[in-house]
Amino acid sequence: MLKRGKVVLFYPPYDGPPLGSPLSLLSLAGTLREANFEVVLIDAAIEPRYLERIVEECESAVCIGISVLTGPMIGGAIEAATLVKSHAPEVCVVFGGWHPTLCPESTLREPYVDVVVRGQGEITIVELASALASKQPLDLIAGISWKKQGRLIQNFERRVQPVDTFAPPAFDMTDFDAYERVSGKRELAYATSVGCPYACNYCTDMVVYKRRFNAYTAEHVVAELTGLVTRYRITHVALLDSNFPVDLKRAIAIARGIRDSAVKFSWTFQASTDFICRMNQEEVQLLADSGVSYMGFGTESTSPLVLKLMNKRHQRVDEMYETARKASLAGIRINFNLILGYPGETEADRLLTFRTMSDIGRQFNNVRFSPNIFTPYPGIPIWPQLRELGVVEPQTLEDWMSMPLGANLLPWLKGRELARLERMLAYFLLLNQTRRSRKTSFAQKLTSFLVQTPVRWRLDSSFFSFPWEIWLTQLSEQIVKRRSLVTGQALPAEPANVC
Ligand code: B12
Ligand code: SF4
Repeated sequence: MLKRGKVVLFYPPYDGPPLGSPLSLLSLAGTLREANFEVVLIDAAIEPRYLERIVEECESAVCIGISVLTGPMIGGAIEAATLVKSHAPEVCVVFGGWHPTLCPESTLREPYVDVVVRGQGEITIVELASALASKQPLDLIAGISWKKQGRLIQNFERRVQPVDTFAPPAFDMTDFDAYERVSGKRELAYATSVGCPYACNYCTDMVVYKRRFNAYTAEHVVAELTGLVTRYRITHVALLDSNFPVDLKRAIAIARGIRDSAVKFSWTFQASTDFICRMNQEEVQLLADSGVSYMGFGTESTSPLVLKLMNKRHQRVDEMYETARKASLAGIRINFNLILGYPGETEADRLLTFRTMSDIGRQFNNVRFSPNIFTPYPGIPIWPQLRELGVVEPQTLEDWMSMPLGANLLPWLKGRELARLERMLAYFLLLNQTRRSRKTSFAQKLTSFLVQTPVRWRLDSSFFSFPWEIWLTQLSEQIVKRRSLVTGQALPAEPANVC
């Protein structure tokens, strides 16, 4: 059948090893193909010639859709959009994904962006491509912001749609061999749900998905996942859900379905600890038996005051211990994310977090930590308070691109205060690392033996001057920081910034 037009979808380059094919664009490709559009997907992670390919493919395209997250990925999106504007100005440039959704106006203000798609894109991109292909007006397409004779127009919002009403993501468009060549893994990025019922005020999930958990049935997930794993010889599945076990019965049914199938693979997910605590030990064991090898948790702090400031009332310290215990018994690795420097946090709160987390790490060998200094991403509900506290909000798309991810931008965390926090952090990481790393050389074993007691004392007494233990450790090994909750991967080793 004659196609209605071609849509090019582009995923710009990002830091770190590729996490499989971008599910955002596979989801758009699924509904576009169902509506009889030809789709070309270009992921910079596996396509070194991505700029040339974009120029070639855009020659005959209706539009190019670019997926954008806050940070350096914006740079690749700008490069591609500018190139399209110079080579094929008639092709409509569409930005979508988390950053444009949270900052539609500043994104659309740029001359190389024609349309911003806000929120879920599956239906919006089909309506948009159809209107562009048949030269119809864009006024009635819900969920877009666009330019009409130079004016910025914000069309009405599109309601969040149940995920099981969409055509399935176009997994068949993924070149799994190419991802394996660059990452060394045969991995599938997959989502069983979107949305989280909680409202942590540093997170934008509720801004986009309105606190509604919206999921596929367990039967659908088991059938699709086991089918994909078999067809593409996948060895690992990374679930991208914001909070996978929200519907406990469904989560357990998924684990049971995978365990009882003849298909074997490892899988990982992110969750809040309260849901794991609501499972009994047999159910957590079922997760492990079905292949769960890792779970990531945004625990963030153990200070009740800070958890309250974060609007994280569902997150209790006893449940962090309980989660670690249950996962440990089942043999599942876990990672606790920590946020430091939150507005209102005192040094006493920080020390409490480091001490409690160190205690959890001492009791349970399966736990790792990812401490981060609080980064104010766009659209987070706590922005009004941050502005009052003097945090300067980036105003343009390029300002958000240059925002150094992981670096400190907080006016209340400067000079000596920041240096002290960084030193505490280095001691915390050192304590947890020396406790469990498999020492290879005699020097490493000796260093580890020599530093453990004084480092524990430092965290207990909050005395951080003259950090000889850190200097000594740096002679024999590096302090490892961990990446996102999705994989718990270690970041490339870098020296701790403590001196
Ligand atoms: C997977 C993931 C990644 C992967 C993505 C690569 C890959 N191959 O999948 C990688 C590792 C790159 C990543 C990195 C980061 N991530 Co991330 N990531 C996610 C995660 C877990 C899943 C995203 C996903 O694929 N969802 C499933 C798909 C179907 O949904 P979707 O992406 O939202 O796409 C839909 C819509 O957004 C829209 N859409 C998306 N793109 C486009 C494009 C067009 C043209 C259109 C029309 C529509 C559209 O339609 C899609 C279908 O409905 C989300 C959390 C979550 N649960 O969503 C965080 C999340 C998106 N990441 C986040 C953050 C903070 C980061 C980092 C900044 C972390 C860090 N400190 O390093 C970096 C930024 C990287 C950079 N700038 O270079 C934040 C959002 C930040 C932001 N404002 O952009 C999120 C929401 C986590 C959170 N709750 O805070 N991430
Ligand atoms: S529990 Fe996690 S996903 Fe849910 S609102 Fe809080 S930080 Fe966001």
